[in-house]
Amino acid sequence: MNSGLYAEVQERDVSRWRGVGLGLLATAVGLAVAELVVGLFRGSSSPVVPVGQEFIDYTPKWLKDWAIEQFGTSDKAVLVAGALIVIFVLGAVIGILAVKGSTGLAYGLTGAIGLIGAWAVFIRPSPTLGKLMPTLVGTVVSLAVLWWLSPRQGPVDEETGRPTIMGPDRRQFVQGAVGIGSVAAMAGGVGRLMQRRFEIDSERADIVLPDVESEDAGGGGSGSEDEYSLGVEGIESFIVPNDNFYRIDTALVVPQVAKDTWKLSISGLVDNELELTFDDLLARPQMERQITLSCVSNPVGGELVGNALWQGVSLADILNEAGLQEGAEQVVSRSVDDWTCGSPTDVIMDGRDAMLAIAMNGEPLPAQHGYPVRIVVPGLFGYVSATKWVTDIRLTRWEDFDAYWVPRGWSKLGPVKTMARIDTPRSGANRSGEVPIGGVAWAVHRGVSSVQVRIDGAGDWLEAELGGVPSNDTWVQWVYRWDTAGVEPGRHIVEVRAIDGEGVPQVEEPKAVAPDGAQGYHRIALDVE
Ligand SMILES: Nc1nc2c(c(=O)[nH]1)N[C@H]1C(S)=C(S)[C@@H](COP(=O)(O)O)O[C@H]1N2
Ligand SMILES: [Mo]
Repeated sequence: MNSGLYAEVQERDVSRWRGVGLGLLATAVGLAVAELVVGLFRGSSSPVVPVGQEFIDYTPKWLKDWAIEQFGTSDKAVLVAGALIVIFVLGAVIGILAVKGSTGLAYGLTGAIGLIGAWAVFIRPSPTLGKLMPTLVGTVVSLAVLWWLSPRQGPVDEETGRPTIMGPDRRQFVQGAVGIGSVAAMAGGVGRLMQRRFEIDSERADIVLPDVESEDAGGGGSGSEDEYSLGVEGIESFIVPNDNFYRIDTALVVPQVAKDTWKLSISGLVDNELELTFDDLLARPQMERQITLSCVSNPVGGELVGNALWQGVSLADILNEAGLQEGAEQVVSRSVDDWTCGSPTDVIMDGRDAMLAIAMNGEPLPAQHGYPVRIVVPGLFGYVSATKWVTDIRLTRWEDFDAYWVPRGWSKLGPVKTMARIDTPRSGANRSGEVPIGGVAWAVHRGVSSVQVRIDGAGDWLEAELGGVPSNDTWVQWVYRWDTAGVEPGRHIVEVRAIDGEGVPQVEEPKAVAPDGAQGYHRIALDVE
């Protein structure tokens, strides 16, 4: 009987710290073994990330906003860390219960946590029983460690008439813990290494990109940096290298989609449903365009924007082949991890270079930017156009579907707003003499006709010099060389605005990023010496 065990154990007075140690160990071993199982079976899933993902889906918006503010785009790492901390704290509590004799409760709680993990894995897109394996095996191993290293009730001692207590003494406990701990660390490490087998880096390196017909190349120019750059130090490079390109998505682990398993289906309000493979895309005429991509959550002066050279096939051509029907107002695209996005059909079909992109800056898409295929539409914010790991396109009416961010408070339509950013000098810098003030400006698809600078909110707007552009679909570098001779020493405020290709100036009135993108002028403080 457990209560007997409980009483006996109370008398023995095992240290609570042994319980904490046992609990952390059992938790770590369970998680490590789960990693090993993930490494053994393609398509299985560790429970940690889905539990973190549940956190994301159930965290209230204010908490999410706070986390993004505090941790920027590393908020995912924070959520995984949060999930791990919760799991380990619970593990420690369970360990204390176990060494104090409440073993039944300890086993029950462990099982319950395992079930919660399994549940989190199972409600992710495309659940299979195989996916649950790491969680189930990990839970069982965790239970076994708990059982082995905690006191158990043995047979009744004939002399005293009381049950004996089995289980490790102090030395055995330490030895067992060290032994199990090392084996688990190895299992976890090996599992991690083996998981690399499922990553797409090696197949990606073997892809030979098809040629682009010369008239379709370079986004209207050779695509080289020098052609468009002003050469001013401190301004973001005209073409942002893949490794520096901002990344935004809801995926806690980067989806690894093998190109040969990839398919894109086109359905909904179309005459002919289509299904395209990666090879089908490679066989189609290729286009190459520089397009500036930006995020609706980019604050004024922020860095969630970048320009790259994209290669791919025309999305409008494919939709024409499918044959758009009456009412096909919205292009709903879906990624392999079930993120969704709704774009206006008329924008994709209006002649702009909307594409199914397979390459970024001359190489196959990096996994984190959507390998093997993503959508890019010049002039729309990423959340309403730029689906990465896209596997499904469905034509619907606007009222028939709200994509991922819409019920979360973001606008259904997301045209990119006109914006100018100061990259150099940094706010708070000390300068004298001639000061190059410069940065980038964009009004994607409308183009930028001029960029202007104003000092101390007074006087005229001063015309900046612009760099080159291959088309209206990219940002432009700008510089204003401010001669500070004769300027009163001390702090001055510099602000900038862009005017789009239709002559419409950037809006001055500041506005938050939600629901449809930030507004207002970027300003810096500059100390003139
Ligand atoms: N599958 C998927 N695609 C996605 C997203 C996402 O969460 N999941 N986020 C979108 C958003 S909000 C932006 S701004 C762009 C960012 O693309 P990047 O990470 O390549 O810069 O991707 C878009 N495509
Ligand atoms: Mo975004």
